[in-house]
Amino acid sequence: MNKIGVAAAVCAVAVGAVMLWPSGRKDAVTAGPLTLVDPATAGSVHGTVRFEGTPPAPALIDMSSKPECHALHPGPAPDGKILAKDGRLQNAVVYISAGLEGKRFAVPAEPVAMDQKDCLFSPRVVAVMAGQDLEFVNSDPAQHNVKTAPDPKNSDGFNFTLPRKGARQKTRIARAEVAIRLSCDFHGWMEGWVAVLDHPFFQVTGPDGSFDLKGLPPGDYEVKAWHEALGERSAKIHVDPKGTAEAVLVFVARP
Ligand SMILES: [Cu+2]
Repeated sequence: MNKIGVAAAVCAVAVGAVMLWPSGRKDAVTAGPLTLVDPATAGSVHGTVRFEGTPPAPALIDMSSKPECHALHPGPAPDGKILAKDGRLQNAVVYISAGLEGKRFAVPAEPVAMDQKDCLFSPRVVAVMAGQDLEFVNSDPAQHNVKTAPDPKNSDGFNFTLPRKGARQKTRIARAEVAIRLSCDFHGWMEGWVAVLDHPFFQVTGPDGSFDLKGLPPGDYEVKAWHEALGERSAKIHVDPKGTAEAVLVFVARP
């Protein structure tokens, strides 16, 4: 190999071994080659997160102490913590919790967005892959900030202000953690959650509670649903080549 070839190889190794964060801090990326899933054999897990029983009445947020927010809610402002309808649970983070150990996957290039709208985090729950861009936006005629509280266990926390409508800021979270709580110092009721996974097989449920994790290598897995107020449910599944495993994860109303 000539000198130019050696330099190029060294450079490629360096780029693959470390990642530069916005702060300038270097953080090691999990070693090893990327796992390439063969589309000819990839399977999926499909299912529903259910809520059995009568969901609790939503707590109503009193925004009267903050006129800039109160004006955005002519009616009551439900907190959105438990959203269940027709036995389906929204805002559950469904992800593969076991079976992918030792595998490393590419980080999606697209950012995940979380808005601050009508003085609430919207959506209230998002999920990203470790190292993926997470972009916060302020859509309100009010000042907000975004703060991890408490700080993450596995990664650095963050705290920044989005001072006006249209302000936006990206960040990244270095390591997996389900889930990290977000708040805003200006509006004490504001609460959001970001789940961070070290692989791309995750989804946050919508109103129908369904999930569909595609592109999985065949194998044995545990799939888990996490909910901020209800805890966790999990199921063991087996994904055949080109197969679709079914899973129903059930939360039950507290008496
Ligand atoms: Cu705020």
